[in-house]
Amino acid sequence: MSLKEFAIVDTTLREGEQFYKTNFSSQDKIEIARQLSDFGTEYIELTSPFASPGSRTDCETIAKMGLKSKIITHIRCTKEDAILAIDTGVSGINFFAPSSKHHGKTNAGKQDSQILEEIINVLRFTREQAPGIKIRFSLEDTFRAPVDKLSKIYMAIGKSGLVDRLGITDTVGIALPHDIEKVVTLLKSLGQKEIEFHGHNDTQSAVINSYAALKAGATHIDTSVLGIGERNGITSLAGFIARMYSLEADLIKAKYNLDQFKKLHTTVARIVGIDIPFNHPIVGESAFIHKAGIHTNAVILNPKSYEIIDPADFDELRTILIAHKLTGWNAIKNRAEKFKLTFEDNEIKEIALKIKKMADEENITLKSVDKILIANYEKKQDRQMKAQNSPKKKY
Ligand code: HCA
Ligand code: CU
Repeated sequence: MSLKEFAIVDTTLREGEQFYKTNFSSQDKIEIARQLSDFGTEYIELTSPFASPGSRTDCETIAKMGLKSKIITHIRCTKEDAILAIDTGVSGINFFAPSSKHHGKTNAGKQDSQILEEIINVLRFTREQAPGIKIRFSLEDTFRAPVDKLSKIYMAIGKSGLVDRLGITDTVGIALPHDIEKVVTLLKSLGQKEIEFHGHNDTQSAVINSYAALKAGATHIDTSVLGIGERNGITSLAGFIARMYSLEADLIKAKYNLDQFKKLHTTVARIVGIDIPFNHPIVGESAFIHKAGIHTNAVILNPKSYEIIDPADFDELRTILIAHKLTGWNAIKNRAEKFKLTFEDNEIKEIALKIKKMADEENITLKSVDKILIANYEKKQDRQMKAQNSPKKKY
């Protein structure tokens, strides 16, 4: 499929609630939901109303906020949960059910056909109770389930016509891109149009796996801000946006309000009580810092030489570091020009060498670089003055 038709299902307010440090208050959830919607994620997934009385009222409140994002909730495949979910007023329900042998307890002793019948009963019941609601069904831990079981269940559910979307889930972060491609292809062969991928990040593969899902034909990708979730979380929103921007920058700029990106991340980090990791895509402190002379010299002339993301698109600033031993003379020259201090190239090269030598001995700062530049400029002016005032030689 074309990579252009995809939607983000942000689950910071569901999967992200399962992050060990998270304890969202109702106010926190409202603030995050508003900022996700301002940024433009197409869906916001909320914790099941069954989880706690507060979770239930939060679902009701957020469903009523009139946000641009569609509000959905994530529930077990039971009538009890479905009734509660419908009553909250959400526009969609993400059902999930256990699949692999590792999740056998719930289904212990049951035949696949019995499990399937129970699932279909709940989906039919939900459809009858709320004909307009969007229904997604996912098997948890899809990639450790036997393929014949997957095909049987997904085929029957797809054929039932009761769901709008099927989901696949890399619950433990074990899948490789080609595993995902296989399962997405299987679902597509069943005639399924909307396919959602939810991938955990235990092997740092969540972003590339999400891309593989899209490339194979998936349409919906689950993310969370900063990737927060169970264990070390899922596809991070920033990782996924960076991945997609590198391929389709204009599309990403048109689809989302990128100027809201940093604010959203800062808010979630503050509320959860963590720092944004320094190396997080786009919003991490080091994302747009250039250091080595070869890099800085090139970036000054053409930022694209070492950047695939334009920081300005995200209201971020590029930083060129010059106070260190790897500094480059062009970057030093650029700094001097900021203060209108003009030097010949050979002079700047000498100054750059001085800075490198100093940095070999001690930690230097931008202030010390500026001092060196100013001192050298003054010396140069002195020399020029003296040269002008000295009596001309007689011949
Ligand atoms: C879990 C469930 C889930 C469900 C994902 C989904 C997973 O917390 O164990 O329904 O899309 O990773 O399997 O988050
Ligand atoms: Cu999950």
